[in-house]
Amino acid sequence: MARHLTVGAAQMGPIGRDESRADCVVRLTSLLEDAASRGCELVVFPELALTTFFPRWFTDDADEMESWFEADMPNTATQPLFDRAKELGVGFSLGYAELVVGADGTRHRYNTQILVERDGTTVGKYRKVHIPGHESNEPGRPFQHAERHYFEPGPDGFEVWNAFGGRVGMAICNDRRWPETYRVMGLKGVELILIGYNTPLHYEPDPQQNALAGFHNHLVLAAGAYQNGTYVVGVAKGGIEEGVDSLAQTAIFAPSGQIVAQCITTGDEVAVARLDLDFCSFYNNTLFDFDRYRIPKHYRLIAEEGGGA
Ligand code: CDV
Repeated sequence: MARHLTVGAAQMGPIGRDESRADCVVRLTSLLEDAASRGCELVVFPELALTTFFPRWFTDDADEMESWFEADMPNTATQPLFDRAKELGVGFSLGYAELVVGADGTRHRYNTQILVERDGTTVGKYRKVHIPGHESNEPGRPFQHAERHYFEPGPDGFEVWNAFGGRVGMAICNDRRWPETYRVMGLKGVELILIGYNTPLHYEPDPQQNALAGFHNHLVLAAGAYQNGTYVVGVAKGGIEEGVDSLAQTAIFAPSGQIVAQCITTGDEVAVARLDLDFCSFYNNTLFDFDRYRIPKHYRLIAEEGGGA
């Protein structure tokens, strides 16, 4: 039986510093309803979709820092989104800042993305591994990118879940530039990778990269898809947010590396594609047949004989 899944890449335009979680949830729910009316079964939202991109401002005040974080998911502010999604029978993936308080009282702050199935159950959470930016205040910059001050790297690596009729994984923003992000999931049989991002068009450490932001974005998403025989959904929070212009370019990539849907604005917009998850096997069972082309013959013989060393 064919495994088709209609996916919506729900790009967001800027979120102002004074926009509340409730304001954001209204926008997210509207995107979700638009996607549902167009047949989507899964909707993917950007990185940190409940707040402005707060690492843009440096603070040492622990309370101020944690005011951007969610200790529970769902919580009072996000429950309406969870309820509406369940009512519509649409799953979703949502990026947000997560506060985890350990049994011993230790506090951990992660840049997190959650995956929720069509029946409202939580499939899993991914916590961003590659944390870019800087650790301390750098007043000479036109704006801060203090992710390394706000977040610690996720301890769990890249997981792949059985969900939505296929094998689904997640990554967040800077993760998409690193080949191992896709490869780890590729070797676990991933068929669909969901990636939210916030990418300022100005990169202070090396501004000559600014003009290449869009090229690099599509380069890594397309290569990750093709080299691992998987669909990749890249979803931006784009446009000019609090004076900082960020890349939009939300798009869905096929295992061939081709774009099958993309947004044309820098604001709230859903790009929709009907994916055939079986299409992944064309690549994974031919050109990228890992067992055939990469596992040494010696080991294959041992495996076939069911023997030990
Ligand atoms: N949110 C991000 O991870 N942004 C980075 C920027 C700092 C380059 C990115 O890789 O897009």
